[in-house]
Amino acid sequence: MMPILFGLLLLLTINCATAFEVRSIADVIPAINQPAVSLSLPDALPDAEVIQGKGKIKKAWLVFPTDRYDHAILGDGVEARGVRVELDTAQQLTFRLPDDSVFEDRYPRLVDLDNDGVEEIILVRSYLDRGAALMVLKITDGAIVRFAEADPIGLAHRWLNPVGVGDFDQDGQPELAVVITPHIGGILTLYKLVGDRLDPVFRMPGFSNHRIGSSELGQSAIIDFNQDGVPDMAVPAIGFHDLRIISVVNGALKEINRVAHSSPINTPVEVKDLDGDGDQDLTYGLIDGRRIQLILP
Ligand SMILES: [Ca+2]
Ligand SMILES: [Ca+2]
Ligand SMILES: [Ca+2]
Ligand SMILES: [Ca+2]
Repeated sequence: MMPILFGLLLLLTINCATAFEVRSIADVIPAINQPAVSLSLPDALPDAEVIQGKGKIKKAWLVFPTDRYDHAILGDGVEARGVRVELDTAQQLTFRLPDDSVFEDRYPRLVDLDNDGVEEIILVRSYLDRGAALMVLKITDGAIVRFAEADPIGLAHRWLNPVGVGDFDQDGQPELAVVITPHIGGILTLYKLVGDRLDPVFRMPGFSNHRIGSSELGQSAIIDFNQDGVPDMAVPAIGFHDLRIISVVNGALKEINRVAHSSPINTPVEVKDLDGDGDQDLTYGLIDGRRIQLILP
């Protein structure tokens, strides 16, 4: 089926530095970003998404399904007790959590956080009694080991959903962005690596990037929205009607733009070059069936 172009609805100019087109298209594009669910990998979580790495890690996926955490925020009560990677040597390494916690997640995120050329593994760990904490694992001496971790939220059944990683404050070090408690007044929180800890350094309320019971984790994204060479965060506001564009400005999180819709966002927020000019754009769908394209200059 060919997408039916309803045409350009409006051209927004929010400030003198940023002009972007909002295109609204009838959503005849099939649901996007469906996970490549692994049917054959041993020990895999039933809804695990296998992540393909670009460097030393070739594949990474969650393993050892368990029902020991009765939360089911991601659609079922089955979470992972471990994570496995396959290296470029075909060797497989496995990390297993102790009994106090699970990975309340669907896939690892692979990012080289310490700049040694090997990607670290970023996951949401949930403690049965204290809720979720962002966790980073590292491959060292042929094993996966704990590298850094944030404090858990503090209450059982409280969860967080990652947004992404970038040097948002331009200090040369990466920050890890998450939305803490995205269902009950989500707080965009940026962590920095400090020794073996992830310390929160920036916070801002008013976000959500996950719906209760959904297996979709990708409802927010990292993109250089205002084209200044610094990554920004595109995260829906609570209620999903608005997409908020957030940057670190003068040492604090600031909303630098906001795209409002009459219908809530209900798909992943995807970063793609939609107009073929070599620069990334954003696209997502709304509950009323429209597909939105934000074409950045
Ligand atoms: Ca690394
Ligand atoms: Ca930084
Ligand atoms: Ca930017
Ligand atoms: Ca483009």
